[in-house]
Amino acid sequence: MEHPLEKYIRKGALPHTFCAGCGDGMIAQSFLRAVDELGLDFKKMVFLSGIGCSGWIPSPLFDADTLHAPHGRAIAYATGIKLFKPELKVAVFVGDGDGLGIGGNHLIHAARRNIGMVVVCVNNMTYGMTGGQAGPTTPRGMVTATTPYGNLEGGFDSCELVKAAGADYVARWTTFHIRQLINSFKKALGKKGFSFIEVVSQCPTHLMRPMGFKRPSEMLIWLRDNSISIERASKLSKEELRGKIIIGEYADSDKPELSEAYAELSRRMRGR
Ligand SMILES: Cc1ncc(C[n+]2csc(CCOP(=O)(O)OP(=O)(O)O)c2C)c(N)n1
Ligand code: SF4
Repeated sequence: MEHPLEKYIRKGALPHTFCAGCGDGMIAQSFLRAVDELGLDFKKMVFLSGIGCSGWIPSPLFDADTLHAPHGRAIAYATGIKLFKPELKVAVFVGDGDGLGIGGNHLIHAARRNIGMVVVCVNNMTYGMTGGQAGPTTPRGMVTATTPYGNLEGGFDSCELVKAAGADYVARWTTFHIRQLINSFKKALGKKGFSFIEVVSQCPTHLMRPMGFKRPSEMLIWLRDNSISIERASKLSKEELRGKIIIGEYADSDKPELSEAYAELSRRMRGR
């Protein structure tokens, strides 16, 4: 019997390329479940991704229009698509390196413009595809391929960053919080403006041993035990929150959306 989400998977795209225990498959499945529960027309959606393991989530996996953009540039391509065809639902999958490192400027300006797209940032705390180097979200002290004595830098709080830049909807979950993640995807897909969902995820291939774990499931338990809701976090001090992953909704508003305003202006100018 066909799996209920199989209709969204491109023929020949399986088996997928993710390592055993990787969070990318869980995120792909959660996103498709959200699409399915909303009853969205997959053929009226466009998916973009940059270069990185997380880039393989929509492309080649999703049986819809997909574009695999150069590393860091997926949001720039998505902006062009949304301005040209505002009726399409646009979703972008980026890694933390892709979305916050090389592509960080595209992210903050897309949020500032409040252009209608959903950006899913897979934060596995490392550059997975290239061998597990430290990146913009690697926590202070974490051992990676490029920080063998522990990361000396602090990581971005991407949700605070994107919220401050002006996005309509911002949330953070982990691969342990699957139901909350699906609901958040559903909410983001229903928004007109810019939505950003960070998913803190596991990269067993590069971080399981440095983190002192033997199985990917132990990384999920670590995500569970280190997460704290944004409501509880608001009552704790900075010291109590050190090393915690603060999960929940950071922003939820309905500001003017760029592609709609652009289309309206274009209609007015043509009518002259
Ligand atoms: C312009 C450019 N610079 C560097 C690279 C090499 N590169 C490919 S993937 C990647 C990092 C991927 O890390 P991330 O975006 O966090 O995604 P992940 O693989 O962890 O999902 C890098 C640096 C590239 N492909 N293009
Ligand atoms: S290297 Fe890490 S992020 Fe990439 S597929 Fe393997 S487990 Fe996933």
